[in-house]
Amino acid sequence: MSRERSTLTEVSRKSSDAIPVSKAAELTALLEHKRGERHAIVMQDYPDPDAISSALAHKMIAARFGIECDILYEGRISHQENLALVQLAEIELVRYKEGDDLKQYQATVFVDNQGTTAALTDRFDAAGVAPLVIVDHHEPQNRISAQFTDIRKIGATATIYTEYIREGLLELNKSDSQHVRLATTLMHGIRSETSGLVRAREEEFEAATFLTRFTDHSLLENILSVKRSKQVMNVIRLALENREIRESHSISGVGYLRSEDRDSIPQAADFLLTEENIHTAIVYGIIIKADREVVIGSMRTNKITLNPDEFLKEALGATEAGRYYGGGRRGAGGFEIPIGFLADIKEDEMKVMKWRLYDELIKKKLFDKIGVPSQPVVTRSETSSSRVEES
Ligand SMILES: [Mn+2]
Repeated sequence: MSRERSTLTEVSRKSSDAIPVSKAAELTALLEHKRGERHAIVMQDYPDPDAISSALAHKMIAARFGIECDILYEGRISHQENLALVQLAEIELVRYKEGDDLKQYQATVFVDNQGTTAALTDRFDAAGVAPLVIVDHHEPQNRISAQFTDIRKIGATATIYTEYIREGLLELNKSDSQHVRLATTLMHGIRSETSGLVRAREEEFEAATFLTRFTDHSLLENILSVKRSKQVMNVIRLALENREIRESHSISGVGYLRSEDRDSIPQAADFLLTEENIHTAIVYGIIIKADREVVIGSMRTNKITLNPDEFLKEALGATEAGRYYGGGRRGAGGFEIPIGFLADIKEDEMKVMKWRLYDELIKKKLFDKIGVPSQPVVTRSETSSSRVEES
C-alpha cells in the first residue's frame, strides 16, 4: 500500500506545477539553500523517543544536503527505555554544558517542541542564533517563529518525519545499518507516543506500515524489554498512595524527587491511568532543574473529548509574562511551575510545609477545573454518597 502511495506521489510531483507545494518539497528547498551550514537540533529538556527519533531523522536528512547537525538537549535522559534507545540505536546526543559555544551553529531546528519546553531556547536566543525549522505535533505555542514550520495535529512528530522520508527526503536502504536504526527508532517513537499504537490513527498506521520493512525487530524488542528501575517503582508507589480520585480523574503529588528521576513522573501517570474507571491521571512533584526548584507534572488521558493542552492552560494559567505553565497534545500534557521566592527554604520542616502548600494549591486548581471540591467535607449525610466512596 505504501509502495503504491509513493509511486503516486512521484507521479503527482512530476506533473505538479499547479499543485500546492508539499511540506517535504518546501523543506527540501530550504535545506538546499543552507548547504555547508551547521545546525543545532534542539530537543525538549527531557527528550522522549518521539523527539529523539525525529531529531535523528532530521540530522540524517540534513546530511544529504551537506548540513552538519548536532542533536542538543539541556536536561537529562532519565527514562530507562530512552537510555536503552540511545545506546542500542547508537544515537549521538549532545548534552549542553554551561559555556558551550552555541555561536558555532548558524541556525536551530526544533523537533517535537516549539521552544517552550527547552531551556536552550533562551540560550540560543541570547547567542543570536535564529530558529530555521519547527516540526511538531503539540498545540501551537507562539513562542518562536521559524522560516519553515510544520505543526500538525497528529499522533507523533516521528509520523511527520516518516512522511518526509516517504516523500523522498531520504531513501531508506535495508542493507544500510544506519537506515535500519533510524527506521527502528522512528517506529519506537510512533509506538511510544500512541501507547503502542492503541491511540494511533491512519497516519501512524501508514507510517508504521512503511517503517516495518526497514525495522530491526529484535532491536526494538531489546529497547522495549527494559525494566523499571527501583526509583521508578518507588515513585509509582508514592503516586498510588497519594492519589485522590474524583469523577474518574486520578491526581497525585509525589513530593521531592532527584532530577535524574524526573521521568518517573510520566511513568507514574501512565500507571495511574491503568486503574479501572479512571480516564485521566495527573502526577507531579518538585525537582531541581538547572539549580532551580520547579514543580513538574504529567497528565495522561484517554478521554477523547478532553484536550490536555486546553485543560492545563485553563487550570494553571500563565506567568505575568503570559507564558503558560502547561500545555500538551492529544492524550498527554505536562506542566512546569518555577518555585521562585520559596526556593531558598532548605530546613526540613519548612520544606515539608512548602511541599504541602504547592500540593494543595495545584490540587485545588486541577479540581476547580474539573469542577469538584478538592477536599470534600465529609459530613454524615455525605459519607454514604458515592463521591466519598469513590475516593
Ligand atoms: Mn511528541
